Amino acid sequence: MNDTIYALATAAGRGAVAVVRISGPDSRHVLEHLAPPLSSPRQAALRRLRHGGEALDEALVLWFPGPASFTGDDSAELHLHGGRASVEAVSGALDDLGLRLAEPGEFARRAFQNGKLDLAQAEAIADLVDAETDSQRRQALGQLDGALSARYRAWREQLIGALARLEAAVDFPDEDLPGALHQEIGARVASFIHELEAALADEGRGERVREGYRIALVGAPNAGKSSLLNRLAGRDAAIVTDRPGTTRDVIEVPAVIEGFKVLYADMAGIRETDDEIEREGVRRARAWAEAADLRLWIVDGSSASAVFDAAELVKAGDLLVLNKADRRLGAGAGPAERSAEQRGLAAVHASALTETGVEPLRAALAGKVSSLAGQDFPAVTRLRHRRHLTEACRSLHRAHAALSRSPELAAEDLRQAGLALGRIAGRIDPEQVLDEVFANFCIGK
Ligand SMILES: Nc1nc2c(ncn2[C@@H]2O[C@H](COP(=O)(O)OP(=O)(O)OP(=O)(O)O)[C@@H](O)[C@H]2O)c(=O)[nH]1
Ligand SMILES: [Mg+2]
Repeated sequence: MNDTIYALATAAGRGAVAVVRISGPDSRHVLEHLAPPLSSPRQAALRRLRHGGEALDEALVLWFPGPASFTGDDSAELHLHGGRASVEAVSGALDDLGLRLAEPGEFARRAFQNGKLDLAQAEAIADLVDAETDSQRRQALGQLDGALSARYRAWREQLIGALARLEAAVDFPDEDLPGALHQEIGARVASFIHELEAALADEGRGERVREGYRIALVGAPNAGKSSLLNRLAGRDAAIVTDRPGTTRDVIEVPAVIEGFKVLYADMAGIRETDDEIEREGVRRARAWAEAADLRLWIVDGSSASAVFDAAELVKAGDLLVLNKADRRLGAGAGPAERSAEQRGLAAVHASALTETGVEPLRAALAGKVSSLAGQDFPAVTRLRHRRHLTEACRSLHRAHAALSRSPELAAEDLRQAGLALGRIAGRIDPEQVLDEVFANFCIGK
């Protein structure tokens, strides 16, 4: 049996209203004690809260008898005046009444345990609370509506269908698996593997929407990376000097383009150097650039030898920026542009100094980011889903291979795949996995 918990559900600090949430078997008793008489279920009532012979605050009080509450247990909300003292006085009274301050995510966890939400939906609530951009909000809301869970449910049903066919065959051990059935199940599993692998090969777009699309500004020293970062970010985030090798650390600046969260990173110019500190900077720059979703290759277009370096890090779809377009084009610009084109990069001419070309560059980035995000709902929005999906794929591959040798083993592998898919919506995970999921929530959720 759950104990009764409470938490401030609104942000801490002074505000117009502060909402204290209560959930658990004592909720009704608490309301009857603090704010009698008990109001009708789910109807706001204005009450003077009293405890220990003292008036604490005047509040709107809501009573949500279970199971028709967010957590599924008896619950209540107190909408207090949003001053620290009111919140403290009421919290003190709740402590006196034996209530416990909730752990982060404990309300959502109870909702999950009472079958009000599946795990993917609980995660969606956390994402919705954290959402800073439109795309994050839309994705989280879709997941809360069950878009993700529905997809996994459909996959599990497909799998259970194949498993049922196979088990029926295994139940007749004297006979070999008939050729036609073997073929049919094999084809089903193969097409299923194909579908899951396609969902996994989505370049992490669901995760990118949540965490931000990472854009690295890469290039030789003095090409104007830091100047361009400052333009793109709209503030003086990085130091600019005419000395090559100015930037050493990776400077990450979050921004929003067309409703998508992005993370720009300015970094050390890539070159060979004897300076120990700069060398570490170059190492970090390479690592960040390699893991980025997109690299902007910044080249000084006015230079006589505009090299376009670090070729091993270039990926098709990156962008070449010929910077310093306010100056005359140097002899190196043409070759740099041609070499970029060969590698499948589009080129943009820009000047971080006069800001010409910066707006078209931003538009090009918006196009890249929104095309990555895609139209349909992603199958994976966080690493946890990716892990289970990968695990399911592995089991399916094993099942496919075992099908002709041992239908029993194949059936066991199909069952494992089903378990892995089931873990995404939850219900069968050990407590410590749940601890990990809910620890990232804020208190009061
Ligand atoms: N004329 C002109 N000068 C620029 C432009 N962009 C940058 N510069 C100048 O080029 C020099 C180097 O600029 P930074 O932005 O520090 O270059 P960086 O690529 O960050 O250099 P490192 O940090 O050393 O790798 C500075 O003197 C800038 O003022 C531009 O578009 N036009
Ligand atoms: Mg710099």
